[in-house]
Amino acid sequence: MTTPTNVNNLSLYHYQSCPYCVVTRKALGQLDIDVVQRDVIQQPKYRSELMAGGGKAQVPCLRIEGENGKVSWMYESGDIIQYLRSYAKQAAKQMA
Ligand SMILES: N[C@@H](CCC(=O)N[C@@H](CS)C(=O)NCC(=O)O)C(=O)O
Repeated sequence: MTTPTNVNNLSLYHYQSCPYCVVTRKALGQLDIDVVQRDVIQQPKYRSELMAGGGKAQVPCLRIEGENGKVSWMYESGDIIQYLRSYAKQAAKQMA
């Protein structure tokens, strides 16, 4: 059994029934990456954060906080999943 990679610089803005969010959350599970998940329907303040930070209400959106504290907002499930795959690869390399 593996321990999920707990990541504190990433958070996923999403909601349960959004199909693009479903595939993104599935990828998180498969890659064993544990990020903070912010449901924009259950918590309207997260929708406001998303609008203010990313510029639009579209989900899923991955909030990425860089080492320098710079924050970026990634939309598009395909891009997010690709980013998460390289993140997992990088994390695995560091563990080796
Ligand atoms: N091409 C996008 C589509 C995302 C999308 O259409 N999300 C819908 C929810 S399923 C949404 O947020 N719609 C509201 C909006 O765009 O403001 C992706 O793959 O992530």
